Amino acid sequence: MCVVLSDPVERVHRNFLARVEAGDLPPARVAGPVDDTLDRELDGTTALALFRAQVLSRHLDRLARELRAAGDGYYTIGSSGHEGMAAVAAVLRPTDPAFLHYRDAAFQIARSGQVPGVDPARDLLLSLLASRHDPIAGGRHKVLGSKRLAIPPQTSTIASHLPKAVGAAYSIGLAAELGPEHRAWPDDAIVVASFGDASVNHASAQAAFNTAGWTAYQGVALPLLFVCEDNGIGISVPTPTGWVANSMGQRAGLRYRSCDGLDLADTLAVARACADEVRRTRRPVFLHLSCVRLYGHAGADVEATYRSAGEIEASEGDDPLLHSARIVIDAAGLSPSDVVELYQEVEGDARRTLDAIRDTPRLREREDVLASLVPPKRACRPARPPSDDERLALLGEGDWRTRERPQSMANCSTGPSPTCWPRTPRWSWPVRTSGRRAASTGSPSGSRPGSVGGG
Ligand SMILES: Cc1ncc(C[n+]2csc(CCOP(=O)(O)OP(=O)(O)O)c2C)c(N)n1
Ligand SMILES: [Mg+2]
Repeated sequence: MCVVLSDPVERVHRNFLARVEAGDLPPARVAGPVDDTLDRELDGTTALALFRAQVLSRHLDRLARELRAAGDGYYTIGSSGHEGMAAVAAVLRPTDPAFLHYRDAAFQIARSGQVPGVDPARDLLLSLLASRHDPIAGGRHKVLGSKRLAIPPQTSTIASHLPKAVGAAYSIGLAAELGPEHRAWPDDAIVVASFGDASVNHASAQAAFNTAGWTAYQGVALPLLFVCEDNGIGISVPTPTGWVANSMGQRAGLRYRSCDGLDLADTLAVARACADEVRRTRRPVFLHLSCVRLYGHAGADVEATYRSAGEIEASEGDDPLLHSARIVIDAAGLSPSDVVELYQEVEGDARRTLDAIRDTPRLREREDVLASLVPPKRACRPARPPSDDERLALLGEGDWRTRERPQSMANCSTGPSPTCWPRTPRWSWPVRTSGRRAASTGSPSGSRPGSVGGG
């Protein structure tokens, strides 16, 4: 059964209702090699909680399009098709920093369920409305993020958050050594960074994978879970079949695993194995999660101009919510009409939340925008300042005389100069090896700092 309509949002919505009511649900599919050692048993309570998160994410996408059409909202890049990320959130802790892809509303909603008092529908709707009360961007932009949920907001500049995630993962070990006063995450936290399949090719992503692998290869802690949400396309450009698996499957220092992001049970089992491994070994893992993209790239995108009707229909036929409906009927003993009721109840709640905040104040003046941009000053003491004597001994008299004066970077590239950083530094930053501090070598020509063998 398939509903034919020109508006993809309405079509996917009606298809969901019609197919659930008719019991016409897609069969479980097998994407890639299956690890039989993992337990894929899904209990009813977990299945229902994840399904609810997925359904709310879906309705927020629908509301975003409605708000745009009414001139009350501006952002329409959605999460539909990527709702399997709810299961990734479920295997992590709400104190694990999450650098998220812009399609990860389901992740944020599922994580909200792990922290009492967070209302994800309200927070995300305030962001869609560009409300001054939007808790994460103060009304400047629709963005995922939450300080309470350890989700730093990201821009939509693809892959730009991956180097930051590498730094954050490295900093967890470093913070345990240096104890900065603004330390935010537990010593055993892991970082998660998610992104799309096309983003894998960006230089920033490649730099992040290489840095993570290179770091782990020499035994330095880098507790980072990469999650590639592979919907097979980047705006209108298809990703070649097998590209992500073949280009990322064999990288030094980076373990690769894959899961079916349409299937909650498979995603939960594989993501749990990945998260546990990262937490235990403090080494990075690359999780390749297959999914679909529904409704095109964004509201203004007419997908039919670059994808065939058959391709679009195939993606819609694999709507993750239909797969989840099959799973909750099996795992939680729901009937098809219970599923429809739940779907409509979540929609009703979201609409009521929206009605209550629709008249929220927006940022109207330039000054309002600027005022919300400048963060309060934060006092930080330097982590490990060298003493004047150490500095003098290390860098010499020339540096001492010129340290207060502005210098051209060109000085440093034209050859050794007493005013420049020595080409061969005689010290190294402290590094961690599997939770223990490695001694500073004092010389880069000596043994590698923190090295405990290959990755
Ligand atoms: C640095 C940068 N270049 C280009 C863009 C424009 N852009 C936005 S989304 C996108 C494709 C992303 O595709 P993918 O990573 O597969 O994510 P998806 O949208 O499919 O989930 C591009 C090129 C951007 N946002 N940032
Ligand atoms: Mg993509």
